[in-house]
Amino acid sequence: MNNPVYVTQPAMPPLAEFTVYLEKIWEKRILTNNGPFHKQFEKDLAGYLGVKYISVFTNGTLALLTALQALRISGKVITTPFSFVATTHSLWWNNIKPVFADIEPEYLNLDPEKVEAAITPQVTAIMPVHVYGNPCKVEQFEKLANKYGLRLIYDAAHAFGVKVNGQSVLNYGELSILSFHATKVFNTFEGGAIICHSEDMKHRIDNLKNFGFRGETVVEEPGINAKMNELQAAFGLVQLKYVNTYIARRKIIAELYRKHLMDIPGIRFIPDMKGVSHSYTYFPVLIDASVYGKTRDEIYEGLKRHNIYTRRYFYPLISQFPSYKGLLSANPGNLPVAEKVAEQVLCLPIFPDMEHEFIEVISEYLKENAV
Ligand code: T4K
Repeated sequence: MNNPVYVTQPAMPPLAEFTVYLEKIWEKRILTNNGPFHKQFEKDLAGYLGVKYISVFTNGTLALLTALQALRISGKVITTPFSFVATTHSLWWNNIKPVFADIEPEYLNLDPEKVEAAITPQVTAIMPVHVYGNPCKVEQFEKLANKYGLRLIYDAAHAFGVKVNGQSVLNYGELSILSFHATKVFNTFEGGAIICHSEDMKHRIDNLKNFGFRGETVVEEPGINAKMNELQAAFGLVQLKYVNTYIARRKIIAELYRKHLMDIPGIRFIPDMKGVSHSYTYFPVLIDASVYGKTRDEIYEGLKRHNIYTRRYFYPLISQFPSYKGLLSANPGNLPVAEKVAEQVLCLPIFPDMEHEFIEVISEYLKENAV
């Protein structure tokens, strides 16, 4: 490739449409603190996603931190080691001890059976992640949470616009968290949100993200500053007009990859789930070196030499980072599926403006290198 091809490239709406919003911001000089675009964005976003209550944040990590505060979670929380570090860092920053449970091999999400086996009296909540936007076994998690009296928070950072049987996946669990980072399906440069199911909870979250203020002089509890600003919200309003196109283009790319990679021995991709509308946030493939003949890392390095920058999301596992590897649940052998997958996974480039020719080049490279 003459120019580098990265795992993703942010989708951008026409600049002229954003300029109109910028002019309004210049005119009114309301830059943040629940301004008019913030309010409008929350309303329009809730409508687009098909959820009742949403509170937008400056990024997904602060949304995660605040969600745990909103439910006053303490003690231990069961989560997945196969995610981005922010998932577990949000527990750490809340003085909560993570307990890692293994993932299921098909869709690479937290395995409800492994979660059940990891429950102890200190465990107060489960925090699964809809990895790559593929919905977790939501019904099973709901049952587990009810059976053991546990709170249920989803890290849905990858699941923007994902629907299960026509219903937003964000309507499961007590709270779900989104990320609108530049690398996501829907971006506001940086950004995030918490989805909740009652007006009271929405108020509590809104207060928590604004230092704990209720009104001008009352501070109900120690909050944080995690508000989305007017620039981000305005950009989000413009992005909402285009997000269906972004997702449709991603779907075409995913389908083309699948067509090209179908018959390569040792390469597996994740199929669409029955009854689910996907957003195609990532395009991961799993390379089984014993069948394919080359390791995932050899392919990762080889593609780099062609100016193609894939990513090994999520390698290393979170449980292998120094802060977490001392935990009992991080012990080698406790997470065999996650350990294997972390060695095999490679996320190929996928973004709305990607030239289809790149798919052919990448697929050809993968075919040529197979035994
Ligand atoms: N939970 C989960 C499950 C998550 O995956 C994440 C974030 C979070 C929570 C936390 O949400 P946020 O607080 O971030 O809202 C990226 C992102 O920074 C991170 O948002 C994301 N997950 C994670 C999976 O990936 P990096 O360090 O891999 O990104 P970076 O900068 O290497 O970008 C990848 C490629 O994208 C670059 O090689 C080039 C391209 N790119 C990137 C940026 C930022 C651009 O073309 N333009 C850009 O502006 O972490």
